[in-house]
Amino acid sequence: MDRLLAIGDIHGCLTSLQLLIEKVQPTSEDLLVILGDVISRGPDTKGCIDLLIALEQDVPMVFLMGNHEEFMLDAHECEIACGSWMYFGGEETLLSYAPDYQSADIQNVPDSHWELIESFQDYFETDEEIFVHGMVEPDEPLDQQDSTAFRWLKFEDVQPHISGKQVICGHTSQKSGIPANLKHAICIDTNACRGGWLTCLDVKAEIAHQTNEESEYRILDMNSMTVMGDRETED
Ligand SMILES: [Mn+2]
Repeated sequence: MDRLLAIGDIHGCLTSLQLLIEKVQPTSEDLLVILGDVISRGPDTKGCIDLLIALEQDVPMVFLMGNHEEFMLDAHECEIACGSWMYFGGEETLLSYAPDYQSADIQNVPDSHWELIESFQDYFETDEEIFVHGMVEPDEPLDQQDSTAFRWLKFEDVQPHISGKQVICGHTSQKSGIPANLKHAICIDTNACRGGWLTCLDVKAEIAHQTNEESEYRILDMNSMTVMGDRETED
């Protein structure tokens, strides 16, 4: 493996995602972990899923389940759940699938997208890292935990996991736009589509690539947590 890469909560921010992929240029030698919450909030969930499906043809990828994907899958199962999902991002998500951008209808989501979302995993481990959407309980092995925590637990008072592995997660939005780096745990949900940034962490290089909906790009040094060089704006 060349690079171990992780992208935080995308939330339908296609402009940010396209630019991030263009800048990071993941290859067949890399491993790219998508930390979940690909959907909801932003303008183009459908475009984001299409892009990731295309990318997966060339790049080894792992997809993790976010709490928003859990909402979406529940909505698919049951008409009533679909109603409450509308208040938590379902409407923006489904409008991105509507041919006229008018009618939020779950029937417009194609099978290929359901198949991808249904395949999302609870967590992913390497020898040194744990990747998860929400958080993990610090004192329990992963295979003994209630999977709800993996999608819902917040990045608050985070203790090292008993495995000694570094935990890399999304879910708890960092309003500053800068990842939270405790060394034993890093949160890279940097508030995309709400005036923040979309982050791709290059784990071994200890840098983070960031883009936003204004098509800005910057690189953070994960040791000093400062921006390296000048910010670029794409025309
Ligand atoms: Mn999220």
